[in-house]
Amino acid sequence: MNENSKSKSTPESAANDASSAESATGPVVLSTWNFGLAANARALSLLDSGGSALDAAESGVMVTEADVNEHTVGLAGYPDRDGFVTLDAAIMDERGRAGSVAFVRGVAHPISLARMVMERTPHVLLVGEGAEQFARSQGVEILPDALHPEARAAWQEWLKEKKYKPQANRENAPRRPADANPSIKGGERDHDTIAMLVRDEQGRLAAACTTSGMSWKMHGRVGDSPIIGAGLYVDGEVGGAVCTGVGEIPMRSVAAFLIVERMRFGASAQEACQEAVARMIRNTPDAGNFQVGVLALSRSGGVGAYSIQSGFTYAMGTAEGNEMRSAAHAF
Ligand code: SD4
Repeated sequence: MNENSKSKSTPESAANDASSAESATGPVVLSTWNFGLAANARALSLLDSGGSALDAAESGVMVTEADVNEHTVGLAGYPDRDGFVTLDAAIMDERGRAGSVAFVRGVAHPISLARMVMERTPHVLLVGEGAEQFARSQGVEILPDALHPEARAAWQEWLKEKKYKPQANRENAPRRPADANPSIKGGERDHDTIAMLVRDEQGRLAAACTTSGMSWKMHGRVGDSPIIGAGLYVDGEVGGAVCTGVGEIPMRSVAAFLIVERMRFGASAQEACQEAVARMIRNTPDAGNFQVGVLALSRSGGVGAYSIQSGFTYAMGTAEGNEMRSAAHAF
């Protein structure tokens, strides 16, 4: 596929193209997947009461981290193959400040810990025990490892076959095993990140990502979400971008940075997203088996959304409302 090619012109993708080539004036919040609506609502209310883009991004994704019915973000997430929930998160603002944590356990709000790394240390990324030690030093409680009962049940189901085979569009699966279609086994619902982009009234930008990563991942595996430039990137002169999906794919193409750089050199937010997805497909021989979705927000309010395959949804919130959209897609 040519990097400059547009989405295939099926009626569905054409309609989606129209909806995703939007732009917004004033404050805007974009976030990934259906759980983005509730996260956006919190971010919008923060913006409404005069909060900064950074405050809104942090508070917005905290809603998803705290939702015990979400098993791909926060401590209720599905574990790695050894039964441990390990969390990744990152935050970045328009001044180029960034903080992230990876492979942390027992932290209810890794996004806030990432912000502490950004604001209170000379570093960008802290991992594992070191991140937990830093958390304690900041008065953040480290909770004991304890799987959510539904996460435990899904892991036990997974242990029967122990197959690591990421499924595209986990979000299309029922949220809870109790709602599940019997044909969908626990082991097949395996990833989703809440990733958010915010522009506030003053035009300041911020991005945040937080996830329990790929379910059934190897112990110690870190995805794209806490890697600045891969899972998220912001440049105050240009805009920001975030990714979701199988993290190894955006990591190999440094996708969020690529999107922002394409916008810097004149691409619209939508074109930049499409070019980054094309690059990821080029770099991934079996890309059709996986899902990656990207969102972009230019400094002037241009919105972009695109994914490898159908099914990527995102929430867009402005002063006019907060609604779900479907992204256009390459396959
Ligand atoms: C990861 N990108 O750890 C995350 C998972 C995710 O939609 O976003 N899934 O690879």
